[in-house]
Amino acid sequence: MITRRGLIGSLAAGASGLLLSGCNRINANPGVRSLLQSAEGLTMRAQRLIADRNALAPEFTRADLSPIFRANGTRHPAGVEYEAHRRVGFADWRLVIDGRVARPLSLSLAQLRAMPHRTQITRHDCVEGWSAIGQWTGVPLKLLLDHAGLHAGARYLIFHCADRFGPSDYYESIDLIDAFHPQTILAWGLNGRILPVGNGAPLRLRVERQLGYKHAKYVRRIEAVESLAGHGGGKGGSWEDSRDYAWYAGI
Ligand SMILES: Nc1nc2c(c(=O)[nH]1)N[C@H]1C(S)=C(S)[C@@H](COP(=O)(O)O)O[C@H]1N2
Ligand SMILES: [Mo]
Repeated sequence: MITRRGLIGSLAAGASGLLLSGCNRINANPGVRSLLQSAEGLTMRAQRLIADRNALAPEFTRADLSPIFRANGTRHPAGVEYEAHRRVGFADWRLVIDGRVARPLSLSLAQLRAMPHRTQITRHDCVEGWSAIGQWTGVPLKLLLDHAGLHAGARYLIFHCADRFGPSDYYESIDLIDAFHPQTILAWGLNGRILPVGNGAPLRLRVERQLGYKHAKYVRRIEAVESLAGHGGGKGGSWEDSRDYAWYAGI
């Protein structure tokens, strides 16, 4: 009897056998060999790029902290809904993680603060020409993604915010290299205090290898998606859609 597995197994063996003999023949051809070598060079460059993207952003000491961490863009989301949350110290705020995940999550601030956290002192660079050094405390995004379980098709995370940008909600997105970077956190604390409204209370993204506008404030939902097309204006963020800012703003 031929089982399905047996059939697939023998097909796979046949295919790899073909590949092997094909490889030997190709390697003998000098033109193809140099092409393969340049492809190998490409792979090495790609690997180096990924290694660079996993490198840590510089961290500083408390002595380096900026006296005040400027608030930029939205300083206080408009609307009664946010105001109602703010009035009770965001006790009912929920962070939703959904989209291409195995286990959608809805987490309270209390739950998030009870999770392991990371504290880091980093420099924030805004394209408008200012920088500030602040100490951020929050949950590593990786821990949340491990709980939610990303589907194989997930390639980006979209951060939906509670404030407006023109006619739509502010949003931003990152890829999974930044999502799993050890310094990427959802911060609920700044300079040893609860995160102020001006800087994104109750939750804001810190994605330390990128410029300021990628650091979404007032985060209420993280959606795992396959593609950025069909979300917002399709370019992955409010600034990207309306001002032509680069989607990848690595520093
Ligand atoms: N939701 C939301 N996130 C946002 C913004 C905003 O207006 N709304 N501004 C961005 C910009 S341009 C910068 S420089 C930083 C500013 O963060 P800060 O207010 O803590 O300085 O937040 C970014 N994230
Ligand atoms: Mo900015």
